[in-house]
Amino acid sequence: MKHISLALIGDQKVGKTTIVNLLHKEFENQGTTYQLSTGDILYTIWELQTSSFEPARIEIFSKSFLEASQPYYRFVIIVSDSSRDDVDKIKISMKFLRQIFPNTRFAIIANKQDFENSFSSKQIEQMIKLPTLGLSAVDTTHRERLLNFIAYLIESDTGL
Ligand SMILES: Nc1nc2c(ncn2[C@@H]2O[C@H](COP(=O)(O)OP(=O)(O)OP(=O)(O)O)[C@@H](O)[C@H]2O)c(=O)[nH]1
Ligand SMILES: [Mg+2]
Repeated sequence: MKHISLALIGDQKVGKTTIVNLLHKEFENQGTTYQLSTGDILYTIWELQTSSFEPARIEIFSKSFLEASQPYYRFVIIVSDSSRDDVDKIKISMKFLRQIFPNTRFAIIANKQDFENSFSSKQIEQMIKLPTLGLSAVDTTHRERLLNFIAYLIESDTGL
């Protein structure tokens, strides 16, 4: 069985839990992780609680995530609120994140697209150079595009 692991990280209040809840119907809560198996693939989703850019905190998280996942079958999805400050912070954190998550594929969710002044997914993709999904996680009609994005990441070789 192939095991795909997805970690949602990102600063406080950017919408990580809302995104997990948007997927909730299919993913079953296992305590701190959510799981779904379809055919011969097991998916596990992890959410890093609260500010992901504190080095001490994220290193504890990355250790357990790396232990429980397979190289190249794991994804770190960085959730942003699409504000300038947050996108800048992600940009400067990328080098560190790549170090502590080796052999991991990265992507961005540009959340809170319904906010005025939010950067578009295109802008963020150009700034951080990672596959980026624009989302408004409070909009339940966005569930399908979230699932499609995850499927696209898994099927392609982006984010390495
Ligand atoms: N308008 C709008 N509000 C959102 C969106 N996504 C999340 N929110 C709201 O933002 C707040 C924070 O969302 P959470 O999902 O709790 O954020 P989080 O990243 O899990 O926060 P922590 O776990 O505390 O770090 C909640 O009030 C959500 O309803 C969005 O796309 N648009
Ligand atoms: Mg949360």
